[in-house]
Amino acid sequence: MKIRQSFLSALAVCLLFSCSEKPRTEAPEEKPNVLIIYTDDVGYGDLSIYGGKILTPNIDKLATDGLLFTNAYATAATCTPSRYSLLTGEYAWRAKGRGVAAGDASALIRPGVETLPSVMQRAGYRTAVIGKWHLGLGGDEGPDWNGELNPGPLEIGFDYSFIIPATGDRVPTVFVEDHHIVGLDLADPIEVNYREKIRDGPTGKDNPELLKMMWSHGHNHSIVNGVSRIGYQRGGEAAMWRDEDFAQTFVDKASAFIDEESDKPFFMYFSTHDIHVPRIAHERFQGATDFGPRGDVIVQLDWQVGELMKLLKEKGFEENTIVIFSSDNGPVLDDGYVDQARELIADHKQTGELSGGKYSALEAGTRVPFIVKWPASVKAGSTSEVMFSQVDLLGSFAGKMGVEFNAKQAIDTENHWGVLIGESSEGRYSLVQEALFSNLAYLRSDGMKLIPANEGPEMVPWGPIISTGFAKEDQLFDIKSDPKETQDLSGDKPDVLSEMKKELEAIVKK
Ligand code: NG6
Ligand code: CA
Repeated sequence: MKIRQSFLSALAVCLLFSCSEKPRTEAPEEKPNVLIIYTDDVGYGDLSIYGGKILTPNIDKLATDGLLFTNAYATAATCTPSRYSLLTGEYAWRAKGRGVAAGDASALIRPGVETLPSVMQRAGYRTAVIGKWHLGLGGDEGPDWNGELNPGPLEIGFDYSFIIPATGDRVPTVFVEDHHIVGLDLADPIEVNYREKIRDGPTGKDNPELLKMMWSHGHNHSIVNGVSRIGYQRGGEAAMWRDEDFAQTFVDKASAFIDEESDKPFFMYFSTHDIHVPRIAHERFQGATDFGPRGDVIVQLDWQVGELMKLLKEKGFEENTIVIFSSDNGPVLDDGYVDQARELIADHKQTGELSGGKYSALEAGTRVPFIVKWPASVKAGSTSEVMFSQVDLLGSFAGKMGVEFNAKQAIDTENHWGVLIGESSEGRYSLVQEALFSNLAYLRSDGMKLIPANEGPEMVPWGPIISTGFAKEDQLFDIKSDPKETQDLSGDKPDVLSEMKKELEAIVKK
């Protein structure tokens, strides 16, 4: 309608002044849609475009059509703090209680806090979160599962929300749409307990004969869909999910949201369950690779990306949609279920050439795949070695959209729009990496990395065989010449060490 009106008025002006040339003012640039595909536990080496042996053609195509980063970082080596930082522009470790959230945690991001989706709302976008949440729901008293789950995503900038409340391996095993559990029959209310077993329901510990995938550590409480979880639950039978249907369900919800009639562009935070545990792909992907369930869910993840790209194409949105693909933390093989991930890994290197993995202060903990595709502006097939942190998405989008944000709250975000779209090589000076038990590491763009002395264990203390990178003395690495972090330079470069300790201290005190 608007286009028609302006066309008619332009025509009227032309008739009046007998125009022979096009009007000189160009139409204002149309705002791009934004789709962030945020994956779970996908490692630096897990995708074929980064050297992985499991083929991911749809994800690889994002890179051949766009920009592939080799030095992009999640802020933490676990989920909740990385997501917290991505959405708020603030490092999660600045306050206690932002580590891996329990399945019955209260909302970690409260109404009034600055967020990326609220920046986008103010920029004129309609916003959605679809997929894994893991940032808590409800007020101080915790989530009211049988009532209204408020505050949640809708109170912090999302217009629509369809989520797994915490993780696939934690109860309650239900989807939440906006403020309510989907399909809950109030005659059969749901009960959730993280402290003790609820009456006599079967558990993975006592009833392993009921399991289709055995647990290896933790994960031996309530059984749902043949899989035992962390935490106990009872009731709510009609609302229980089937793990096999996660991927299709999320694609369908994304499709419905994108399809909605609107004159606003969209911002979607599409947060996959894949490739977190339990790794239970849809039947059509089971056995798709020789790598067992972990390989199958990588193929399923790639399928989801392909479906989303098809959707954009069908709607005519392909050209002017910014697609950002990344991961919340590094990879892990055995994360609590017996799924042969370790036994079948063969020559696939989930961390690429890096050391560590999920939970670790070493590079594979937080250096993650990061791809930006935007055909309208980003050069196809380009790569960037510039350091980029997910905490900068808020500042970068706010800058691009010309929206003010609360810099007193989002204190760690910086505007690196030029880096994000491959037009600048001026990135951040440094970033902080959060590992297990909130231990920090500090990385500078010159490649120097400090892991301050801490009391943490050298290895992740439960199932996964992953070095934390922790030591009782300060360590200094040059990750440009030594990406595996094998040579501690703290003795050789005491000046750099003390300089970096001061820099980190200043950031922590900020
Ligand atoms: C750990 C779980 C692990 C995973 C992780 C969170 C145990 C022993 N381990 O506590 O399986 O759920 O939390 O992963 O229970 S994350 O990617 O969401 O951070
Ligand atoms: Ca994760």
